[in-house]
Amino acid sequence: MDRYSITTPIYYANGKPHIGHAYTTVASDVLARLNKQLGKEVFFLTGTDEHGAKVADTAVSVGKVPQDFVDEIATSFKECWQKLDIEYSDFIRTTDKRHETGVIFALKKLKETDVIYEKTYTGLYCTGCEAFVTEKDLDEQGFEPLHQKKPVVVEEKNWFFSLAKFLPEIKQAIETDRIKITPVERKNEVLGLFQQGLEDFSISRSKERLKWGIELPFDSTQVAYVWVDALLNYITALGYGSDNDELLKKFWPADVQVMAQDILKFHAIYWPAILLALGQELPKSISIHGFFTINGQKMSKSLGNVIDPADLVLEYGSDATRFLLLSAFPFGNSGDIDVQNFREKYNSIANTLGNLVRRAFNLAEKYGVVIETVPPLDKSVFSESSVENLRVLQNVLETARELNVELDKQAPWKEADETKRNAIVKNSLEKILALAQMLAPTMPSIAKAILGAVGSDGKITNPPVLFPKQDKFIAK
Ligand code: ME8
Repeated sequence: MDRYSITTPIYYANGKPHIGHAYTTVASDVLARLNKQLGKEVFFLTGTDEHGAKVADTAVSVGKVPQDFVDEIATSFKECWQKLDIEYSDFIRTTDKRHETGVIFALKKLKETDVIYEKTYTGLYCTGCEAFVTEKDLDEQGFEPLHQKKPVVVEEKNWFFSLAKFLPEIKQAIETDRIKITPVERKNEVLGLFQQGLEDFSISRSKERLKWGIELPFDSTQVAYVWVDALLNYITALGYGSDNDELLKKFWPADVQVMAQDILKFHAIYWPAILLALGQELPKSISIHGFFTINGQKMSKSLGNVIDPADLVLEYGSDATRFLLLSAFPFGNSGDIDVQNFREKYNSIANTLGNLVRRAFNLAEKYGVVIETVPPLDKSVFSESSVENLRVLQNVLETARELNVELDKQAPWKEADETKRNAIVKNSLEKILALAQMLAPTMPSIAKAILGAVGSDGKITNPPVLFPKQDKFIAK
């Protein structure tokens, strides 16, 4: 059986999930579901990144001990994914024992193979990025632009990773698409980093400054640097470092690692370097989507424009929320999410798809039309490229629109000949069922309702009500 493995980033457990996290996770879930439908054995991994200064500082600021705090946040992510109908195979937390065991195993291996060394380092540390930054990364006021934070000067002894010896292989892997980075602008952006020069990176932090992390097995004064800890989740979740590596053999390397551009450098350079040092394979592709703004502004707690995906689910239901998020702008582009548009768009989906299904199914019920076989998913329209597949799935609305027009034109209700009339309705119904198969990855419940309305005898008994909230909005 063909296999497909896909990952989302593991999100920082320093706050509840927002629609940025939901966007990535929904896109990944859609691809995971599509590949299941295409008959593949799928592993879809997500989780939470729970160590490091960012999480520890937030826990302190709300008066909680880190472990209690991250337990709550991890639960809120799981609840959110449940509301959005995310069918992950595994949810890894970096405070899981299995993860810690894997990280310790990896750290020992890095030490044994001499790819790390000790050095005293002075630099500017940005807690927002959880990374050292340089003056040239800052704006005129000395703030790090993405997180709007002033980095702090840190001088400490750390363990460093010798990056240089892995760079030629990584560069070549990216150039030749052995690690395929999409869209191509992002690939070029990464290749540009090699030109600028890439320095060795720290793999540990001094425990004097930060206790909330995994202690290095060979130096009890240090904890693992949160990014090294976090990146390893992709293999520890599959059993790396344990005595059962069955899943690792089956599902690593990942077919696609999905994320926004903010964390591309970590995934396209540091992560492959760590994998090479550990003797593991490189991911096959990295799919980058845009980092979006909300109504033209960066999403931030201080601006009060952070959108909780659970509120959208309350308003539109999970299926429509998934569709609205993914169709807000093309995958891979940067864009703006204007939630004011969501209602209008919801009504448009409800009108197009809802009406089509209601009309055709009512006619089928009325005339006693029988469906012999439910058409399977049309595999021919999908390519190996996962991002394009997301676009194909967006076409469902257009198809629904066309089918509505076709039904109006053929007007079976005006047809006097019963055989002809029933043939038209049957044909329309079969096309709708084929459309439902295409809808399934994005709108699983709606697809199920459509497909489930055909009884085992092929008759339509209960025409489904797909968008129960439509009337509420139209009434407003
Ligand atoms: O970076 N637009 O976690 P994070 C689009 N823990 N996507 C967005 C977004 C936005 N405005 N905001 C967030 C981390 N995202 C690390 C990752 S992985 C080993 C460790 C999504 O909570 C997007 O996928 O900051 C982005 O890459 C990710 O959330 C960052 O999540």
